[in-house]
Amino acid sequence: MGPSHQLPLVGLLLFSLIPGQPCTICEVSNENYSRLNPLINTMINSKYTRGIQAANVLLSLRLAGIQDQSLGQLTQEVRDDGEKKDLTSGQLALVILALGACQNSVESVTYFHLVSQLEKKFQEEIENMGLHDGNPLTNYYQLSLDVLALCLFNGTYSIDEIKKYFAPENKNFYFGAQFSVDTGAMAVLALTCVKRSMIKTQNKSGEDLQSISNYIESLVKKMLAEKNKENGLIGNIYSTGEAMQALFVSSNHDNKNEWNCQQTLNTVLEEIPKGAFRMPIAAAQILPALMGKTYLDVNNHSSCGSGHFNLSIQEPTPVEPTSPSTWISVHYTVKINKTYSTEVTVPKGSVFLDVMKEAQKIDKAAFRFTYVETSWGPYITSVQGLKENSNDRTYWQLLSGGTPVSQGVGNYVVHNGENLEVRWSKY
Ligand code: CBY
Repeated sequence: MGPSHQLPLVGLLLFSLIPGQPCTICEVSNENYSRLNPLINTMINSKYTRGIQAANVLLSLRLAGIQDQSLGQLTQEVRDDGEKKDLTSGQLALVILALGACQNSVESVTYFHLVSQLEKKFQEEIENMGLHDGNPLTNYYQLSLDVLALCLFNGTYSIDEIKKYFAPENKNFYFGAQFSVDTGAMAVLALTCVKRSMIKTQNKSGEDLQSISNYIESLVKKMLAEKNKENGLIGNIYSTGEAMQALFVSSNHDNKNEWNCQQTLNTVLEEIPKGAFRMPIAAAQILPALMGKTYLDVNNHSSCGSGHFNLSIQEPTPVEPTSPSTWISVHYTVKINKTYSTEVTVPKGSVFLDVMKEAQKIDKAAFRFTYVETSWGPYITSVQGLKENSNDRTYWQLLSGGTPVSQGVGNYVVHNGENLEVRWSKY
């Protein structure tokens, strides 16, 4: 191919690499950094006992540029997690992202055995889809984390597989009829990494690049369709951070007019003092976006935060003691085909899980249940011995007054007279 034929290619390449590629990033200004302190305190003070949230927390603190002494201990904890054999693919991906984040490349090379394990776990996800009607072992949020980590840390993945499995119409982007913003956002980050690396290595057929670009554009549209016009949240308060990251890396002239970043940012900032991000994992998932960072910055040292934080570590504020003399009563139902109901009396301030435990005491046959600890707190795995199963997309859905709740059983605080339900459902 003569030089004249290469010119258009070079032009395309340069164009796509121009840093001024329209990108909407709004972030908290330096003078407002103190508003983020509650998030950082939550993360630094957390005891990382649940699931493997340590990786999420480390990733977030490193992106924010925080170099506190306690990160040493945290890093060790994440390293230990990385050696556990029973990690899901997405958990391992998070460990890799966290350990590699904002480190020089020599340090990252140390973790290459983890990357090859992730390649295996990703293939197991794909095999499971072949055997079980397109359902992965975990979910598409985790498959997206897998692709993101493989893409950022020199793992192997096939563009054909990505094209096959990440088509935006795939059912795994939905829970029931509802588009999962968390999942879509993570997929946009992963696909954007894939797209950028195709451009960089020029290892692309124009057709593949076009497909990936189309997927990204379509997923962004679906995310923006879930934006709340009044407050700017995308999905709900817990999906908004990662949705913002996805919009930062993918925004173009088209959606610039559809997203008012500042409105979203303001709503999130108002939620911090109200305690919406009291869980370390929730704090970890919102912080990068508030500082204008994305998970795509992890292997770009200069994009990591510079850490000019004025850290004033506060002891965690004790939870308001509720007077034990105040009791409330709620209606509790388990629904499979039949419904099983009871009235339960619990102290004011109790959470959904407390109600379930009380009901179990009243009638073990109808209300017995099991749960596992996850990084988002307890997750109900079975009721009356009937187990959730990702191969057939069944789970136990939590509802209040017939509407799904947006917190897990360990955090959802119940109110007097409320109608709580645990319903056998498909997603
Ligand atoms: N993380 C994961 O693998 C989870 C991915 C995620 C998209 C996640 C939300 C987003 C995130 N940031 O982590 C997700 N939930 C999934 C995939 C699922 C499905 C899990 C099964 C599977 N195959 O992996 C499923 C069954 C659809 C699901 N979540 C159920 C529920 C309900 C749990 C009820 C129970 N049995 O205990 C519940 C409570 C919704 C309901 N009303 O029934 C629920 N999820 C909620 C509320 C949430 C949010 C938690 C918010 C909070 N403050 O507690 C969530 C952040 C999250 C965790 N789910 Co799901 C979504 C949101 O509201 N924005 C990767 C891993 C490495 O950590």
